[in-house]
Parts: sequence; structure tokens; C-alpha cells
Amino acid sequence: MSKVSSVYSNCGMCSVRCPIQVEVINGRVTWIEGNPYVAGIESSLCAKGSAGLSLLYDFERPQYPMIRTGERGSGQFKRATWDEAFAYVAEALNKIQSQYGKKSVALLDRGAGLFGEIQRCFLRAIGSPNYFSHDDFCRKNVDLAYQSLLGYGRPEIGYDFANTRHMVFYGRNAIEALGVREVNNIVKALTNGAKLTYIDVRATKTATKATKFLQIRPGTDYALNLALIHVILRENLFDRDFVDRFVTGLPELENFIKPYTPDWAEKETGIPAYEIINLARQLASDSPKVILYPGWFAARTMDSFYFARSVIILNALLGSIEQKGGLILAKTPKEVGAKGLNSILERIPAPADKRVEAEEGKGFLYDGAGHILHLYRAIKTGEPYPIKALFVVRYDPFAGITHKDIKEILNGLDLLVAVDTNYSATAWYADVVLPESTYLERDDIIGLQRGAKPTLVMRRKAINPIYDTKGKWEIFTGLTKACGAGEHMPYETIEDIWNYQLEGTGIKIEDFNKNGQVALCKNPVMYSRDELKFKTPSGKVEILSSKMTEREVPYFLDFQTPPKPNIEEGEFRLVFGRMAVHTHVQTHNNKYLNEIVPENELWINEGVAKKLGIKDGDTVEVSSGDYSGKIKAKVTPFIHPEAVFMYRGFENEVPVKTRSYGKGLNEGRLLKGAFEKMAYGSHTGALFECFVKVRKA
Ligand SMILES: Nc1nc2c(c(=O)[nH]1)N[C@H]1C(S)=C(S)[C@@H](COP(=O)(O)OP(=O)(O)OC[C@H]3O[C@@H](n4cnc5c(=O)[nH]c(N)nc54)[C@H](O)[C@@H]3O)O[C@H]1N2
Ligand SMILES: Nc1nc2c(c(=O)[nH]1)N[C@H]1C(S)=C(S)[C@@H](COP(=O)(O)OP(=O)(O)OC[C@H]3O[C@@H](n4cnc5c(=O)[nH]c(N)nc54)[C@H](O)[C@@H]3O)O[C@H]1N2
Ligand code: SF4
Ligand SMILES: [Mo]
Repeated sequence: MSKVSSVYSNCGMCSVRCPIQVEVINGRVTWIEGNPYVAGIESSLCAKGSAGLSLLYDFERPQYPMIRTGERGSGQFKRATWDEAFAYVAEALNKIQSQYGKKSVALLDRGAGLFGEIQRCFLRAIGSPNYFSHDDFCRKNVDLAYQSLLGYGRPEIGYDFANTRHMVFYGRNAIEALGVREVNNIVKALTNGAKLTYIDVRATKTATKATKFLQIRPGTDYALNLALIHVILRENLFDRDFVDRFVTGLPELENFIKPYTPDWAEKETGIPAYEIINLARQLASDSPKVILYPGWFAARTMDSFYFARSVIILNALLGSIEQKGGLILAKTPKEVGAKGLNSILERIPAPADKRVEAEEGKGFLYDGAGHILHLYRAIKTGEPYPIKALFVVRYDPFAGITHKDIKEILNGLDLLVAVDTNYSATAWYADVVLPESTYLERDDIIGLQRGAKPTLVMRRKAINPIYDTKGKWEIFTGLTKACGAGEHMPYETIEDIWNYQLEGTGIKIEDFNKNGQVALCKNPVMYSRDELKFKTPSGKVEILSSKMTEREVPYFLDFQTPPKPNIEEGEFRLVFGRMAVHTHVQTHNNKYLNEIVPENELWINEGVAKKLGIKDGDTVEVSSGDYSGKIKAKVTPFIHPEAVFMYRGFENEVPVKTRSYGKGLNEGRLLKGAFEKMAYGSHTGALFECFVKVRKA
């Protein structure tokens, strides 16, 4: 008789974490599909989610803890037991912290997300405040913009695509850079007759679904928005009731926006003035059921923080906040009448020291997780104080900026520890590799999914680990104990953690058996305008943000025309993005996904390519001054002449990942100077500000 079971869990193939149902037969995972009980998923998964099986059964991933024996990056490691690895790390940390202080240890995380509190506990338990997340290269501008205007962070904002009338996406290539539920809702809206205005430098898959595609000059989205605000204010198209009740700073905005007319914006963006005026009028007539989407990845240009603010201001002017078919604010457990989880982090005393960037004066915003570029600078220069040990968790900094920069930075460390499920380039360079079990082989702490209906989610293992790997909770409790701080994480089993988290909530571990989730209220909670209050000090949408006042950040930024690449000389702005079948840098060696797309191409405008003698399918050389590589050209009319584009994350350089080794070209290695570019007001990265040269190879 076969033993068959179904486990409800969460996908781990990208950071969206779609709910899944996993089928296990005789201890082997045989099938993964979307959790059929969750609306908007209805059993569907994307290609990456379905390919989870070939991550699980891949032998080209780290199978046991390893300690480096050769040069950094040589790939020479010795196998260690977990106890040996923990003891090795603890001893090194002890030495570093005695010499440089407790704060000289940092942890760089892909992001706290649903299940990420556990690694923060370790850092806090050993007394360091230096927690950093990848957000500076991803969504931080959107997050800080929301915080500055509404007092809510980005994870607390939902978008009611299913019920909207008009969506505006700025390079938010949602059909390809996807989350299953979001795509399903967007498609539902389009089927119901909603409009989608899509703005990008190239015609993406999302552009092909759009009602209107507006091709924009690279780096000028902020100019477009200034003109949209201009028209909406000049023509009185805004939602007066919402603005009167909830928006402060309108006269200052009106004054600032005066010179930014549609005719002016046409010259900057290449989008005709009449299109801008039409869009503003359409949005007004579709309002309040409109969503101007500030996107996800907004670490693009130097003005990205102000761009993100302009998108949120547009939503506020159109009254689409806390509105069906618009933006929805997350409710805390308390707001829906429930008790939330107990925090395993908050029970540990916070360190007295300040994070590196908190010592760097004012002029930029910061919040819960530190700024990566400040961290890198501290490691490199020892200012404002030295960082000598770095834990990298579920993140691959090697894959983001140039080798020259990242090596220079990481070589400043006495200890580099990677916690990864794969051989990332950073793990390959690390002193100690602590292999985490894949999401199908591990339990995680309970997470709170925020929204109008806050919901607790549990990730449970479908099978026991195949190799000598551990879950994150085991790795970080183990490390904490080895460092002599075990009293802060007194857990022996995952149930100890779950029970602590659930204590006093009235919810039990068994309550997750039914479908992996427990909602904290029956129906989504939304506020009427009479009940609505924002989380800013004034309770309003603050265009003149208190947070910015306090941090001495200007409220407005004048638009600066981006530099023009010398196209005739084969110079272009390098832009890049995600593809539907891959996740950043982590899936290119996956047996199934590698088979579907093994390498990338370089999109280049047809007219320009002709002048440079480049034909479709030719091999071209792309160079930045620090690095050059070869890639196949995709010659197309569907990209702006000033930009070249490639899909992200190819050209794996870790030889033991044999399927993807050396295939394609990595955009990160070409980002010369990106390390020095800090966006205005937010100090995030500005990854689309680098130019490259292209010529026929
Ligand atoms: N050059 C360049 N830099 C970028 C971007 C870009 O497009 N180009 N994009 C930016 C954005 S938006 C983002 S979100 C980041 C993405 O940051 P990346 O570092 O590119 O992210 P991923 O490929 O998602 O994953 C990083 C590592 O996490 C590991 N991993 C996956 N699952 C697990 C797990 O369950 N446990 C553990 N411990 N490790 C796991 C993977 O194997 C991988 O090595 O990069 C940012 N930086
Ligand atoms: N399949 C898949 N889905 C993912 C991910 C993944 O790795 N794989 N990662 C997830 C993560 S972490 C993130 S952050 C999101 C990212 O989601 P998105 O931001 O939607 O994704 P990208 O592919 O980075 O899109 C960048 C787009 O910006 C365009 N662009 C370049 N310059 C400009 C410009 O000046 N103006 C405008 N308007 N557009 C421009 C590019 O042509 C490209 O289409 O995707 C998420 N979803
Ligand atoms: S979008 Fe795809 S890869 Fe990401 S969590 Fe959902 S199913 Fe998994
Ligand atoms: Mo991201």
C-alpha cells in the first residue's frame, strides 16, 4: 500500500510565497500545486513554483556545512558537522566582537518577509543592531514614500486589482515579474473591462495586455507624473472630498508643480502632451476605482524615491486610497478584534548601539532595515565604525554589483557566512557555508500575512531533509546557543516557537491543519471616509511629511533631465528585468527551468542596430569599462533607442552548478559605478543609471 499525504505550505521559489498543496507518496514529493482553498490562487502555480521538485532533488546544491580551506572564491572547502560549523563561527565572532565591539557584526538578509524574524533574533541576541535587507535594491523607495505620505509601509498596502477600473503600471511588468494571485486578479479586471495603461521603455508581455502602451524615454517617469499632477490640479480633476479631508500640503504642491506642463513633459519623456492630458482626464473619470501602481522594484534612478512619492500623491488626489478597486490599507490584528502573534524578536532586549547609517547624519530617510550602500561603505572604509563579520541570508550580493566592487567590500571582512539553499556566488566566496533545507524540507516560524483580512500562515515541511541541511530556525537557534546567548532563543523544537508565538491568541497549531492558514477575522475590514485615519502624526496624507521634516529631507525634487548616451558610438543605458520562468539569480541551474531558458539575449532597437551593423542573432560584446562579455542580440523595434535590455541573473560563475555555468551574460557585473550611486532622499541604489558600450563581436 502506498502512503499518500497532502501538506499545505508556501512556495519558496520566489519571494511571493504563494500558498501550495504538496503531495507526498512514500516519503517522496511527487506533485506541487496551488492551495485550492485560497482565493486568487485556485490551484494555479507559475513555472518556477512547479519546478520546486527539481530544486528539492537537485544534487548540485550544498549538502552539508562547509568551512573554507583555500583562498576565498577557490571553491576549496572541508566538510564539517553542524556542531563544528557553529563552534567555528562562534569562536570567530567572539574574537571579532572582543576587538571591534558587538556592533561589528552585520546580517544582510533578502528580507524579513513572512518568516524572517528568526534571523533577526540571532543578531539581536548577540548584541548587534546591524540588520540590513536587500530592499535598497528593490522596493525601499516605495516603502519610504508610503511611510512619508501615509505613515503605512509598503507591505501594509494592498491593491484591489480585481475590482478596479483603471490601472497604471510604470515598468511594473506584472505579467512576467509575477505573483500568481496578482496576475490572476489583473487578468480578471481586464476581462471585466478595466483599462491598463502601461509605461515602459520596451514592449513587455504586460504591454501586450495593455489598453494603452506608452513608450517612455528611459529615466523620465517622474517627469510624466509631475505633468499628470499638473493637469489634475489645473483642471480641478481631483477628488475634492478626499483632498479636503485628508491631504495636507496642497498649496505647496500646487506651487511646485506649476512649471511642469504636459508640453514640457513631452520633451522629456517623448510621450505626446495630448496622451498625458487624456490619461489624467481618463483617470479622473475612472476614479476613485483607479490604481497607479508605484511598483515593486523601484531602485532604478536617482529620483526614484520622489517618483514613488509622486505616484502615491496621484492616488491621493484621485481618492483611491482605502477604496474598493483602489489601494487598501492593511489592518493590524488589533484593528480586526484579534490578538496578534507574540514576537520572538521583541522578547530580546534591543542593542544600545546605533546602526551604521544612523550615525551618518540627516538628509535621507531610514527605517527598520539598514541601507545596504551604507553597510558596504562601512565595511570598505571602517566608517562610521568597522564591520568585520557578515552573515548573508537568502541573498546574493555578488550578483548585484560589479565584481571589482563586491570583492573589495567582502575582502574587508574577517568572517563571511552564507546561509543559502544553493551555491550562490557569495556562498562560493564565503568562509563558512551553512546550507538551509529547501522550503519543502523545513518548517518555518508562523508568519502574518498583512491585508484587510490579516491571516496567519504556516510553512510546514513536506518531507525530512534529504541531505545534512537544517531549517532557518535550527540554524539560528544553534548559532545563538553556540555564541553563549541561548537564553534569548530557548527553543528545542519548532513547536516551542509556534506555541510561544500563538500563546494567548486562542489559536492552536492544529488549527493550521485544515489548509495551512488561519484568518484573524471573517471578512476584510475596510474603513469608510468617516473612520479613516492615516498613521502619520497628523493622521493625514502628508505631502509635507513630518518624517522628512525630522530627517531634513526636501519635500520636493526638481526634475533633472537624464544624461543622453552617445548612441552613434554604441553607448546605451543598461536596463534589465525579470523573466517569468526564472527568479533573480537562483533558478538558472534548476534542471527544468534551465531547459526552458538557458541563457539571455540583449534587446537593442532595430534602427540603432542597423547603424551599428548588428543583425538579429549576432553575437555582440557589451562592456562597462570594468567588465565585458558576449551575448546574442535580439534586434527589435520594441525598445527605446537609448536603452538596451537583458533578463537578469544569468552567467552563473560557480562551476559546480554545471547546467548554467557561464551561460548568458550577467547584468550586475556591468553596473560600473552603481555602488557609489545613492538615490536622492532615500540613499537606495539606482541601478538603471549605468551606461554600457555595445559592438558587434
Ligand atoms: N544587478 C541587479 N541587482 C539587483 C537586481 C537586479 O535586477 N539586478 N534586483 C534587485 C531586486 S528587486 C532584488 S529582490 C534582489 C534579489 O536578490 P538576489 O540575491 O538576486 O535574490 P534571489 O535570487 O532571489 O536569491 C538570493 C539567494 O537566496 C537563495 N535562496 C533561495 N531560497 C532560499 C531559502 O529558502 N533559504 C535560503 N537560506 N536561501 C535561499 C538563493 O539560492 C540565492 O542564492 O536583487 C536586487 N539587486
Ligand atoms: N518571474 C519572476 N517574477 C518576479 C521576480 C522574479 O525574480 N521572477 N521577482 C520579484 C521581485 S523581487 C520584484 S522586485 C518584482 C519586480 O517587478 P517589476 O519591477 O515589474 O519587474 P522588472 O522585470 O524588474 O521590470 C523592470 C521593467 O522596467 C522597465 N524599464 C526600464 N527602464 C525604465 C524606465 O525608465 N521607465 C519605465 N517605466 N520602465 C523602465 C524594463 O524594461 C522592465 O520591463 O518581480 C517579482 N516577481
Ligand atoms: S509566483 Fe511562482 S515561484 Fe513565486 S511563490 Fe508563486 S508559484 Fe512560487
Ligand atoms: Mo525585488
